[in-house]
Amino acid sequence: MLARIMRNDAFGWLVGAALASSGFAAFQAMQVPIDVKPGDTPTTIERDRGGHLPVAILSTAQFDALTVDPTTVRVGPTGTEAEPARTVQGDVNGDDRVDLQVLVRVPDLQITCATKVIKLTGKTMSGTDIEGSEAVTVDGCGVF
Ligand SMILES: [Ca+2]
Repeated sequence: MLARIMRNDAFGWLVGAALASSGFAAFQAMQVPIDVKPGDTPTTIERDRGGHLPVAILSTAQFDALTVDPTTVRVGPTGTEAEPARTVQGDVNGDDRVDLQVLVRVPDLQITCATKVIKLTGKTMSGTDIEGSEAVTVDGCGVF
């Protein structure tokens, strides 16, 4: 009986810790504006085409995109799929704030016809979690 109680307690503690850590992570992530394929509105991704997809992390008055550590950035339907092949600094939206543009290989994104959003996750140099997302249309999947 005692062993059973202890096991239940341990299980409860593990579940509680898992819930607490996932809730904490979601709460911690700073929402940042991103622009998938800057200049393309609405954003259409040709999933069967190779090459690179540019995704800009936009700087704001409160957030400097250049503080993002590019090695931590992941991009895809759940924000975990593709690593940047390279990064480019530049003002992509003409607001005089320098933005960070990451280029990811399209096949790495694992886009399907069900994909409706591209997410980006990462960390700043000081360890703050960031995330951003943008709605996208996947080309080559027929018209629904
Ligand atoms: Ca800018």
